[in-house]
Amino acid sequence: MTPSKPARAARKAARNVVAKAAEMLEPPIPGVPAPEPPALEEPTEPVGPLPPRADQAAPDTRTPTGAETGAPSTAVGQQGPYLTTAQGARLRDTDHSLKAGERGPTLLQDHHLREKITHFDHERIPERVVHARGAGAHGVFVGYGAADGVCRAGFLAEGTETPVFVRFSTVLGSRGSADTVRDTRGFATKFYTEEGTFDLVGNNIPVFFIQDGIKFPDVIHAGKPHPDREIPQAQSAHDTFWDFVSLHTEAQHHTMWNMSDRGIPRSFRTMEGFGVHTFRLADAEGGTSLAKFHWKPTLGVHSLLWEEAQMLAGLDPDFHRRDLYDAIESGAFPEWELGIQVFPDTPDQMFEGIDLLDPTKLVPEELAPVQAVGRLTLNGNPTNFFAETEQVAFHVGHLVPGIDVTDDPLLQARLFSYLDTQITRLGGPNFGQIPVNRPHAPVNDMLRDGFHQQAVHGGAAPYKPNTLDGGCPFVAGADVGAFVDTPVTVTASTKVRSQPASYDDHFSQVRLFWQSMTSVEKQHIVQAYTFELGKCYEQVIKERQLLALANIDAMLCQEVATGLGLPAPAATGPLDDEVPSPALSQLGGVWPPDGRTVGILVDPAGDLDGLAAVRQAVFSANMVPLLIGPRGGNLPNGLPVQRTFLTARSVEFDTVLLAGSPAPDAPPGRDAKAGAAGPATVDPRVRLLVEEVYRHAKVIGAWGAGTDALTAGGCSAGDAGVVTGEDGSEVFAGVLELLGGHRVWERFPAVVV
Ligand code: HDE
Repeated sequence: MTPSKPARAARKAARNVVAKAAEMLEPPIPGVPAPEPPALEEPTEPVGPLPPRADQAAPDTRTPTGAETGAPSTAVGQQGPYLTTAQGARLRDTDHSLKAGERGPTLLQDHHLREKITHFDHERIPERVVHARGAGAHGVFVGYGAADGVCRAGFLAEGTETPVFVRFSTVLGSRGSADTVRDTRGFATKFYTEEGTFDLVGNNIPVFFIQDGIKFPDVIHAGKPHPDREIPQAQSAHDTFWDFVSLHTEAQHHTMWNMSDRGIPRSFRTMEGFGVHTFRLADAEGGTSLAKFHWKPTLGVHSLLWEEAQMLAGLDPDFHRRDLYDAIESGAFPEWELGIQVFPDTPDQMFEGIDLLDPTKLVPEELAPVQAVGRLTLNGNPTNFFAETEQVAFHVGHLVPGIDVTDDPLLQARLFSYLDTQITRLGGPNFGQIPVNRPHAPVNDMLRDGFHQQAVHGGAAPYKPNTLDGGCPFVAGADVGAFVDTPVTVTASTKVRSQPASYDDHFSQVRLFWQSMTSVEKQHIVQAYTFELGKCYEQVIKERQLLALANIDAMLCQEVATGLGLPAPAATGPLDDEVPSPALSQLGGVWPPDGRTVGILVDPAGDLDGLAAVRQAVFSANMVPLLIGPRGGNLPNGLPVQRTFLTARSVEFDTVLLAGSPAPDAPPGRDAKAGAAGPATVDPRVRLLVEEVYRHAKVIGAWGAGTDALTAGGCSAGDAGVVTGEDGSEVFAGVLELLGGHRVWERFPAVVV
């Protein structure tokens, strides 16, 4: 359809507005909702659906059986310029139901009303029973070829590019819960390989709560909100959780990881990932090895502080998903290396005394180094959350030739669960045909019919053997890429409900983790246990958990007991020293600051040229600058103010630059924060900003009049992690250097626990 002349003029005017706005915002700040800024007036000319935003990607347009269609990804979205029914008939009115006269009643024959409301009534599907809260992204995985000697999987071969979809999640909370709660994080990756889809469904913690999958409902019921009042949401700081883990001491290892800074990641981008179980790899000759998968983030492993995490849960419950989307949109693509620890496939499946089938045990990297085998880059945000992130269905049984499972009893139960759960969640057995789940390899199964069948299978004989379909499909041999179950010998055994003695050690690796932490990390662990147990009502539960801590480390137990006001019990078992694994600590390295958020306090009456240069330098360092001013709008030089004293809060920023000290602008009656006492020359909300940023051990930069805000917030030029100077760009350079260490750890007094 050729647009009319006025429509063309209107579009041109709109394009000019867009160009002007873009110029002002250049470089762009992530988070804008639509691909183009909207017009002020409601548009009157019909136009087709706008294209997706530049940062968005969508599942490949494949047929339900994996063939390429050649259709653009937008072909599966809305079509045409006019509103239609679900059957494509154009509609003239969607605001008024069909009534017998203007004052009704509404007629049953109103097919549009009924279609619209009926569909709405069924928009929700059951959320995941665990990992309900998540965020996803598209990306690409490139193999290094380094795994060739141990694994024949084609996607690991050198230079092979495989599209992926990754979903990160919390475990306990409902779909609408906060991102920053203390919890384990899911890290699930779907590799759409040419040999079939491979799902690596892992966590950000390398060990699990239980050694046998039959206990999964128990640990989850204990962690979920209490069944009577359904509180607390998305957290472990309550009686049922601690009742369970204190009785069920094999959970102590995973629990200490949760109590450590790993339980409150700064970002999905700064998390490690682990396949947890030991897998069995097969090489091209059929030789096998045992292996554990690791994801290593390029940005390093970083966490929030507990107070930040708590504040964010209220101030920005979407903190992690926003961070992921914004990073991708601004081109700071998150990256991980996939690594493997490889062990000989011995009959006892042990390595250096560690039972490789026990998922509560890790293998220290110092004993078995992690070898990098490929790189994952996330470079596309979903176009539609429900279609992609909600409907993606992972399954540990989605395996490809070269990667097989082991007899880890936790993994064995998962092999049942993931297929089963999708049938309820996604409404039937054909969930694999949903666009985000469609394989990129040709599908030639004999599965037929079922709810929501989208394939149109030909042929007369979906069974084998047959002659009617010419014997098709044929089974493949390993020479043409078949998945071959590894012929593992199962020794003659008796059917039992029990486990090997090697599973009985519940404490030595918890001690190993504790002894591998730095002083600051130990302080955080003590604080976390004390907080969580302090939230329990029942003293016996606290006492029982203290007994578990006594069997890990006497000082840890003593410190937590002191915080709880209870006596520290004595250990009931030996407290042998472990050989620490420095790889378990998060501190001590220097990492790139890509995608970090920089708050810049600006005075509209200050040096705006200098400010523009600093803002540009922040962009050039791959970071996101957000200008904070007394009010919204634009500064006199056109730069946009993205945060005001009212909307800004320290926890959103990784660092704050004080480029000025704007005059107070606080009607206390309107904002409680603005009523705080202190020097009248600096707005109370600015003082709060500086105080919090300092308290959370973040780097602060200040120059010119900005040093007034610094001192009003209780800091001074000589403080650790405070960079001052005359020139903004130089100060920023100093800030950038310190950011490599993530936080100013010196601000925490060095107490040895
Ligand atoms: Fe899961 N888990 N899990 N889990 N899990 C699910 O599958 C289950 C376990 C993990 O983003 C469910 O599709 C059992 C370990 C992730 O969609 C369900 C057991 C690890 C995700 C399920 C475990 C995980 C899930 C819920 C004990 C780390 C989110 C919805 C035997 C290695 C995937 C779904 C996504 C999701 C069962 C233990 C990771 C119910 C029975 C160990 C990352 O099938």
